[in-house]
Amino acid sequence: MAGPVPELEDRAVACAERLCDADRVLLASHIDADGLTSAAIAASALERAGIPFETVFEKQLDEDAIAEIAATDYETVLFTDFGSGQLDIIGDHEAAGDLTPVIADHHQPADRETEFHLNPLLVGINGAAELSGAGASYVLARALAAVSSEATSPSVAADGGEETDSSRSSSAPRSDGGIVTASGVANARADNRDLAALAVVGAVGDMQASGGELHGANQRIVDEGVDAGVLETGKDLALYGKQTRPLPKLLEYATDVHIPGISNDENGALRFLDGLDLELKRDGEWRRWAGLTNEEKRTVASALVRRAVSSGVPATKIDGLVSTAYVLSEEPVGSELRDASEFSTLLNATARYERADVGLAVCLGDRNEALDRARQLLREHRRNLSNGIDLVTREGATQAEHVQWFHASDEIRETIVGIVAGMAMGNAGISRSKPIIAFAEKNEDEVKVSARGTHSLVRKGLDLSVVMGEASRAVGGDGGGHDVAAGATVPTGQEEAFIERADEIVGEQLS
Ligand SMILES: [Mn+2]
Repeated sequence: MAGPVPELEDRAVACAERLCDADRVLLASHIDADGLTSAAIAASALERAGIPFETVFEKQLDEDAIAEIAATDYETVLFTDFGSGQLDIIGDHEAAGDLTPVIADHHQPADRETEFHLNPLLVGINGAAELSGAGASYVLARALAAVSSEATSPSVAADGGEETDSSRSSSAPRSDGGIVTASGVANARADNRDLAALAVVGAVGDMQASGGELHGANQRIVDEGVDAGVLETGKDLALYGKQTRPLPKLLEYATDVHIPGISNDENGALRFLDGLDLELKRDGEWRRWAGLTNEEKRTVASALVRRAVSSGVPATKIDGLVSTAYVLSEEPVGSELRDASEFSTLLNATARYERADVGLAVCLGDRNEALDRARQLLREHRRNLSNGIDLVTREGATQAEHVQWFHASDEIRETIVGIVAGMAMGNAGISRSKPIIAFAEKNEDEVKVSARGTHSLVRKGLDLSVVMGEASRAVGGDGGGHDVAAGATVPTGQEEAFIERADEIVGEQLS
């Protein structure tokens, strides 16, 4: 069979065969949007292949978590969106006969191999930009469908029977035509191509749509999803909230490309829309982008570009106003689940508040209780963010020479303190000319540290992953991340020593 990523095909088939040989499987996955979609893809594929399984989630796959997994009486463990980086520890348990690992991951592998290991980095594919954990799980799911249908009844897969021309066409614009979609999706279920939609949500959630679209192996998964009738793509306004936000809020909150007089400007956004001769409300409610006609969308988009040009936004930034949208065509218009980016945000909200069960249930199709709960978690998350930003802005940051910092203790959750710090930058008392470092209590003995910079500081030499790594290790902790955003954990009481060291390193980087 031809899977979506030929380079990974042999590995995918080997993993799939091992899973099919198992009596039952323990599925262990990471808790974030990519990890949740990875788990949902793997769970669907295992269920369809008739392999009994149970699912567990871990925030961090550390030594203790692995030991717990190894101590269960599951012989076969499928790790998704983590596992590669922990192969040194997992390998010890494997050697001891505790478990057989099957891994679908995209993170940097530890210096140890194992037989059933599916990771783009092992075959020269970029795991940060071209394939996510959900993508790796999707490659496995496709192989699992092929391997398990061979094993049971070889003719089942093509149950579509009289396939019409239109059900195969990938280029013709699809209407919501019932029959065509229905038979297309039935076939897609048989070979797991319908799961491509979740793989795209995972990739988008892992920030792999760099420059506004997915690339490489991710793009091949997108193509399969479009073919299968579960995805639609096209150029669209690059704003967050096209499905759910009322038009004025969509524009007001769009700050990636700052448009003077609209971004962060409630009245400005309203005045801009008022000037467009558009029906802005229907039945007394603000309309949403997803509900506009193409003609209306063009009207808004071109007016937005004109405004950006006339207020001096540079051309390179203006290009950023348009990007590729990934639409889950089976979800209703106006639902956040229809937009890959909004879907992943919803999943992240469940993950941040340790409700992986809720996120997973939504991915698996629960549109009642779990979806309601997820929406509630997202609302609470937004409220927590805005309370956190208010708190930081009110109390201000302490200025060191090269960094600024604040300590939220238990007033801001450690899982969101980094986002809060980043969003507060630029508010009164929080400079954008120095990186910001935020502390929050993690538990009795440990403090979470989050650091955020700006792209202009990064261009001057700032690399927060180095800062967080070195400064935390200097005080008995550990950390890392990206140049513009990084994190660490340090022992409680070491905050000042940490700041001193971090201040020195940032000073050296920016000198
Ligand atoms: Mn991931």
